[in-house]
Amino acid sequence: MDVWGDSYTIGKWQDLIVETLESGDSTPIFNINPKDTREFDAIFLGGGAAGRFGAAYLRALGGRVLIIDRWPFLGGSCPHQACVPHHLFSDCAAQLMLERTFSSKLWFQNLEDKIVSIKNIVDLFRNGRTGPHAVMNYQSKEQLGLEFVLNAESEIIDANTVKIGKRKYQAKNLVLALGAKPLVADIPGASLKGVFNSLTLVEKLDYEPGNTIVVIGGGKSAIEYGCFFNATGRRTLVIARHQLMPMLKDAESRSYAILMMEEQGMEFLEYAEISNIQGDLQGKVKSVSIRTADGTINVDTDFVFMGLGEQANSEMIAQKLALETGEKGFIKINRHMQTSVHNVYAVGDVTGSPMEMFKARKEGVCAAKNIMGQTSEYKAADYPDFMHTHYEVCWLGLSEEEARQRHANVKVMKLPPDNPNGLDVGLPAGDRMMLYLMAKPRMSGFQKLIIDGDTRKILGAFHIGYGAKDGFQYLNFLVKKGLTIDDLADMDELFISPSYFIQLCRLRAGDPHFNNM
Ligand code: COM
Repeated sequence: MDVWGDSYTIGKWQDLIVETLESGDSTPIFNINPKDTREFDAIFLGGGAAGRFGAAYLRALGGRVLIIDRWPFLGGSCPHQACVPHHLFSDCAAQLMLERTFSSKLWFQNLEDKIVSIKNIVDLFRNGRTGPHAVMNYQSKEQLGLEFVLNAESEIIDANTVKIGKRKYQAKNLVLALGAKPLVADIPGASLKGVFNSLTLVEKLDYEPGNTIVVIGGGKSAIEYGCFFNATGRRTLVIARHQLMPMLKDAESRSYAILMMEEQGMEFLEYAEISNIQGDLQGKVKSVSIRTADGTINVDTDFVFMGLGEQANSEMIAQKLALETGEKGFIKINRHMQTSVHNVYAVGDVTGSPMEMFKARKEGVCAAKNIMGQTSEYKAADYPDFMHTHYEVCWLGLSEEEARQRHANVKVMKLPPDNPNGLDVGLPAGDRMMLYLMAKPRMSGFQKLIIDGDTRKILGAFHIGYGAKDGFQYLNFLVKKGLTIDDLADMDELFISPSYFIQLCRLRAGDPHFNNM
């Protein structure tokens, strides 16, 4: 079908997307300007974060660009299977922890021993996700004027030509924004019904998981999904071959994050691995065998979740164009986003970690600039990072340990302060922490600022709680520019502002030889 020239409202897009997804109709949706006779400067294969932002930038620079995507919507896996459901589940985990902590107190319902339906939350997501999809299509077509073909199976003919059905499209450049998919461990029983990853969870869950969940992996997705399952009231056992959460480098922050998860009932087995997943006669998971340093243990479960990271969606195309790829199929690129074939670029998750939205969008824009004759380089580095437990854990810069290796005079400011009574001090009291602060002080979060005592520059920041993530985006930008405690002290805090450390810095700002705090 051809939609060019028709005005599509968000509602009309939503109806079309729902209908197409539900019916499995494979008719492509063409939105191509028939009056524009210019050759395309680039065809973006994939209209997710990398493709959509790259294409918008290329068009803004005066070029002509076409996006082709296999889904009937733009925005890619983020709103469909990845970041948006993950954030929904993490919101649920935070909300459920609050409700369990205050169960039967104040106005809270009794949640003791109550198991919340995972399937209902997944269904809620499946029914709600087409709203954001429709907004992406509307924004791209009506506001950004992008040309695209959606719901399209495309075939790469060569490094300048793509075919959709019988129609061929020529471009000076190709940009591969093909994304990634979850890694599946090669464990006997991995294909049984009841073994999920982040993608199949939202696409295939059709039963209510039982009371025990086994999570494989110790990185971000294992922890994030694991905390959600745990918050629904189920026993959740996380099996990691290595140390848990290796990316959270500050030891004290890591300990607090792990302690709080354990207090919520999460169980961890580090340096252990699943040796076998056993199924029942219907081919459904019934138990797992876990190899540990002390021998093998068996756990009954009907739900196993693999949170093992990602591999590139590159197989066919990389082969067809003879592109160099690395581990897990990630396409190798230079700092201009060029692959081993000079007019073929690759951007976003298909190029490897970090699998983050900002990196995908920035790579897309970088490719667009180079295609349009500018010289642009990008390599993701020194970025702020986060993960969800039941809390939001944010960090930037150096851990205390890293800072001490590199700087002679490291100062630390943190909340709660070191205290003989342990953690039972109700600070930091950041956003959404006030109930914990009054009733369960040890749960009111942790924050730490790491400073070079000589230059007074901020070296690192860690925050566990809520409400800091947005701030960390800006804070990281300022830290990279050399932000000092005196600069931070000069900012205007809203409320006590523990999330951004302003209050602590202001208390120390006048002191030329300030101490730890
Ligand atoms: C965000 C998708 S959910 S995109 O990056 O705006 O395309």
